[in-house]
Amino acid sequence: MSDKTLGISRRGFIAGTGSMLGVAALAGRAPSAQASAVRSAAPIASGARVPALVIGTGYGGSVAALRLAQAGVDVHMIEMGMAWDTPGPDGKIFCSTLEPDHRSYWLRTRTKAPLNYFLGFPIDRNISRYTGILDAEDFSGITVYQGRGVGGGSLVNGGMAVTPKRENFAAVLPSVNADEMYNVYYPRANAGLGVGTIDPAWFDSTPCYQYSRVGRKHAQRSGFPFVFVPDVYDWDYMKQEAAGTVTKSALAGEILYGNNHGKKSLQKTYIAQARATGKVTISPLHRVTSVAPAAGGGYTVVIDQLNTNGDTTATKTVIADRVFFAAGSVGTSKLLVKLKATGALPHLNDEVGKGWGDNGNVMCGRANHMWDPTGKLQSTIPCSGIDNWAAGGAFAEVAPLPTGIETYASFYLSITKNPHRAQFSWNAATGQVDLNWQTAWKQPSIDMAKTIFDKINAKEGTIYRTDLFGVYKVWGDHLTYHPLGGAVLNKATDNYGRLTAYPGLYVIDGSLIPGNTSVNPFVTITALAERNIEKIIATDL
Ligand code: FAE
Repeated sequence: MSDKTLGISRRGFIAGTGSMLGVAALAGRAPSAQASAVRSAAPIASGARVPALVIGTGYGGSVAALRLAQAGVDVHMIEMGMAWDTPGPDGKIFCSTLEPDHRSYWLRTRTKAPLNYFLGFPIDRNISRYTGILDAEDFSGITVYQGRGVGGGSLVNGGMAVTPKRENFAAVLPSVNADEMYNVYYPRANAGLGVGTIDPAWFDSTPCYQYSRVGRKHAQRSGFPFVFVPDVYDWDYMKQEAAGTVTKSALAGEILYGNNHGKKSLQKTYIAQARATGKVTISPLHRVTSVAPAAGGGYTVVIDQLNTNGDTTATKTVIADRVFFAAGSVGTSKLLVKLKATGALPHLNDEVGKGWGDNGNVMCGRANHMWDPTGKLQSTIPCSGIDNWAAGGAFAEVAPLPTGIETYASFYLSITKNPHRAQFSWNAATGQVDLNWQTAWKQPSIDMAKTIFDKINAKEGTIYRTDLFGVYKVWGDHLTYHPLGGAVLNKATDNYGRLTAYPGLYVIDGSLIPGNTSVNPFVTITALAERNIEKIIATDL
């Protein structure tokens, strides 16, 4: 997909938002003055009354905060993770994927890397417990990776910003008008996020995308369509990284635990704009634990303040006229299921907790021949994919293996049309919310991914890598990066995210999407949030 199909040009985006955000913020420089202003803003006080409270600062939450603020509403955002605006002793805010330290994981004493073996050896290491940036949240049959901090998933993700093909949209969000989405809300989301596409001429020449060019060659020789994948990484900045004129980020192994430069995370786009209105306050290291109707109208929200060890240092109670659940698919689903089961919000309907999917995520690697090196310098930002959705139910991204050495490996994250959907439920015995996903439910995803890679292996005379996910294990089938659903649109909510039994309560994040987006999800989450908040502002405020 080119910029043109998004209805905006990259140049137009920079010009358009530069005036609003300040160009420095877009270029991925160090924390801006705005960030410091928020750092010094006092967190929410117990007893406060706020017109709008947003739980979570990912895509849905950031869109809601910005649009409400622009409509004149004072907004308070509550975020369980850290602000990620202060450099550590090494002068960097985020640690590198190759050298994970305490900043890497949410309350773990050992890393849990998605790709946890190399040459058959485990690569995880001990770290000190800290409110780090990446949460590897374990449920019975699956580990769900999520970003923690102001910016949510945008802090840790690959920035791949993909609009689903129009012909697939009816299966993604069946109750939503596709014309409106493709004419209005997808373009608005792409503009707000700062989406751009790699310069094809640079792609063809730079050493850091040799791995993608090998991916293209193999895809095309087997007859599969190869596509460029848009991203929110600043492509001009990456060119300068390659030229050695700026501090490296994508070319220095930074991604999973944050990018110190280059990536237009939400902190630099929607959240920066929201802060600039002067009407949005953010309380990091604050976790919402309860929402219930308040005696005098509005909702009583209970919030734990955390320290960086994850301990609760204070419990606050505030009243909010409106509450927007934007804690992500897992966070929002867990809250709603608990609040329904424990009597805080008993009239939530029975669809709450249902319809959860993993976007069909499955990973694998292939071992190339010695004459087909993938390069020792690999950009951490994927820029291409293999589209076999219509024929085989799989869209595979050509992903990097930025180890710093030549691995002769091709690595892929596939998004597949996996039909299984899981349900969250309250476990009174443990006081936790469980998810009933089963490991075996990944088999359809493996079969769909194999429609691509079995064919490529046969054509190239190559084999699968068996050393990346364990000892002799081909498939990374234990995880997802793309949790979706749990409070599905037009089922758990009305067709705009309203929890209708409780006027003033809304869901506005990935939990609205019924389990699959056919591509990476955040553009769809953002576009749907843009659609829903526009309606809510027009009719409910
Ligand atoms: P999300 O961004 O997860 O934000 C929810 C926020 O709520 C988080 O900051 C939480 O810390 C916070 N929170 C949760 N519970 C509470 C609570 N009780 N109180 C206060 N705060 C709370 O939600 N997607 C793409 O489209 N392209 C990619 O390239 C891509 N790569 C990914 C790579 C990785 C490693 C991961 C983990 C994800 C990736 N994703 C990617 C998925 C994408 O980041 C995800 O779909 C969105 O971030 C989900 O957006 P939401 O607004 O639903």
